[in-house]
Amino acid sequence: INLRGQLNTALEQHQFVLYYQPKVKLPGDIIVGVEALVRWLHPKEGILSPNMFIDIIEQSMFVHEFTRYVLLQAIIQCRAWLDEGLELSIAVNISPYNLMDPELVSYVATQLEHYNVSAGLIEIELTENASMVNITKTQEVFSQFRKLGVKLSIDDFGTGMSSLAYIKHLDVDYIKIDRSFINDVVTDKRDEAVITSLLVLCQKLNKLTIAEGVETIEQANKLTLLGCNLAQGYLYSKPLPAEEITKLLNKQA
Ligand code: G
Ligand code: G
Ligand code: NA
Ligand code: MN
Repeated sequence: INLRGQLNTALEQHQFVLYYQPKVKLPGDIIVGVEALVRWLHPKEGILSPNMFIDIIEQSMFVHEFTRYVLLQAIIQCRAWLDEGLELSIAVNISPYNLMDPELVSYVATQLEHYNVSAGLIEIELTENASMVNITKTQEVFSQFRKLGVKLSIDDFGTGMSSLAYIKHLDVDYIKIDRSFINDVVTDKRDEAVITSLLVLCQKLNKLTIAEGVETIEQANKLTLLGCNLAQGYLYSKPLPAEEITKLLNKQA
């Protein structure tokens, strides 16, 4: 199938839909935010996961339009939840290419104002590797977002090549520790050692930590013990459509 040729139609026909995966505060399981994870509701192929099309979008002329679309949907959802009395942050993933979109920050500012959503409810996630591509550009765009009040996260932390050399140069609120370190944190002393030192580093740099891919209560307990601030993973919930998240939130309220 030629997904590349269908991007324009997909955007026009709103075939890209956001699913949301909860983030909880440790200890416990209170949902404090969600990460938006896009799905392509393809008319012929069914629900496509981002691994099947993000690369194609990043190589297309739609890369900026797509990310703005995702950000807009997130802001609209944030407003919808606020109207239901639910205040939770929404994190959106951006591509390194989006750092070259000269209108990205002002677009977000305009939409936040239009929907009367406070900037602090929106988070931008950029992977560690993406942030290293052009560290000066990353710093520049991050500082513009920061001025606006938008929160910033480094995603998949620990998988990049230069974590320790560059982390101090990035002014971010959250560090998301990659799932590959979480898997065996309970059973493998080496993984525990790596996580422990990553958490200490983040604490010393004044960054909040989010563990990704938490699947068992044992992992959550261990991460809590080690001082991790937030967790995300199948233990709490897989990514779900907004209505399902609303049900979860109403249950916990
Ligand atoms: O849950 P999942 O299969 O949805 O996500 C797969 C990957 O796709 C993750 O690495 C995630 O960061 C990425 N991804 C999900 N949604 C978006 C998006 O809106 N923009 C970008 N750039 N990446 C996304
Ligand atoms: O943005 P990021 O690369 O972190 O994307 C998260 C990816 O991890 C998505 O594909 C999401 O569906 C997946 N995921 C989320 N929670 C879990 C989990 O607990 N276990 C596993 N194996 N994958 C997860
Ligand atoms: Na992410
Ligand atoms: Mn990640």
